[in-house]
Amino acid sequence: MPAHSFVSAASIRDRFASAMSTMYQNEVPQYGTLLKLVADINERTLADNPALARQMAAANDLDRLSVERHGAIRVGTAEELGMLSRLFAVMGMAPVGYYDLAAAGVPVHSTAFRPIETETLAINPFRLFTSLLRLDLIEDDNLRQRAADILAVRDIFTPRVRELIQRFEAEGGLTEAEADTFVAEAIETFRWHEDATVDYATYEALASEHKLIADVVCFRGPHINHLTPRTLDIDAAQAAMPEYGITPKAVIEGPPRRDVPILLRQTSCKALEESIRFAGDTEGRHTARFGEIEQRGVALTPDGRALYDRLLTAAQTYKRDANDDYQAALHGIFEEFPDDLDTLRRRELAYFRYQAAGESLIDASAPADDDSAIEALLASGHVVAHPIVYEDFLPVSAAGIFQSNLGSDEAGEGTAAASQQELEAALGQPIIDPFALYARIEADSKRAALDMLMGLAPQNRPA
Ligand code: OOG
Ligand code: NI
Repeated sequence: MPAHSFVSAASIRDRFASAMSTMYQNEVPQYGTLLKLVADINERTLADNPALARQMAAANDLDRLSVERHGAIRVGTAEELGMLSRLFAVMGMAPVGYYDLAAAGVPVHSTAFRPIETETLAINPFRLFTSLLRLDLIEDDNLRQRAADILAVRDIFTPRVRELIQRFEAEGGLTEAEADTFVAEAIETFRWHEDATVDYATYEALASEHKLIADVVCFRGPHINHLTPRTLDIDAAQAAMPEYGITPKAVIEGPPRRDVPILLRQTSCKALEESIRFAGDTEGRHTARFGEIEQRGVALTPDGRALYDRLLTAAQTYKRDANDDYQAALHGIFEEFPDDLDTLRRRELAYFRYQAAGESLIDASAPADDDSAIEALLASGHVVAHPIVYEDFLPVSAAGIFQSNLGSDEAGEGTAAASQQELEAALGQPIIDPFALYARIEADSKRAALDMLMGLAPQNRPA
């Protein structure tokens, strides 16, 4: 079969994201309400702020907005994670970033599957925060073995999706019909099941170690536990939630409101208490699934991130019961963080994508190195610098999200060292360093802009 009849990975991802969204709206109607709220706020924000609309359109960041989501799942074994990593490869999603949550008292380590190239991120940047349970953190030997035994006998994938993954790997792509079947079969893995695979006593024993362990071990599969749309104004969204009949968590996680948004701000609403049928026909209750929204800003360099981490740490003692007070205090502490695009760029606190804004040539007195050439071209308006959207997650925020939705703030299970190598072995591939990824996108864009503007005049190219 010729390669041109294969469906692109981006298109399969787009269909998958849409199918997941439809499934989750049916499972959790409140998620549909959140989508409506975010769409309303985004429409209003763009209408009130034409400069933002222009900036996003110029950066090719506007089309993806209405389809933009992230989700989260948790799996129990290395084999499950290995197969997931092959499943996500069909959709052009690779593991980016390593998050060790044990330090925050959550017995998992995690990565995020997501697209990594600028062009394909612009189509649909769907990402899934994926956690692997660390059974080694269960202290009781018998219980640890029991959990491992339960996980060993479940299969979270349909036979057909396994076949299609193999087919993709052998042929290098999927046809139209195969892609549609793949999506329909793949979402089965993430569906909610109200019947547990274990009896109530086993559930209780696992939950008493940590609620998350019960959530991962006692069900047929890794149910999607939230899907998060991207808002352009999270303060407005937080304030509007009660009008839509939704109660938000007390404070917005992440950095404060700024002129130039950085990284990621998130808020969520409480998990549903759901009725579960346990083996032996006992009824019980479980909380896992919740609603979340987020606002994304510019990706920070290691220097910018270090400054962010330092300021956020300094804010750790602030009271977190009233959002307005907390945000005001946070705002004060973040005064130290430059809040205009030019300073963020010049001080190399954030990443930017450079784009030629015309085809003019630079004159013969071109500066000798690429960086001064770029500065000159920016000054003369021949190049524009777009802030690069942060596509990843924040471990502190993630821990807060986990915590608030397990309905507890359980302390750590122990601090046995987590290891990125171990997660990579389970994934069957290396985890991509997000900083390296943003740095490469920035460097490649500089080179492309210079080639475009100076390529026609080779005598003008710096040595
Ligand atoms: C994942 C929590 C992390 C986020 O937005 O930081 C997350 C989970 O609860 O499984 O989704
Ligand atoms: Ni989330």
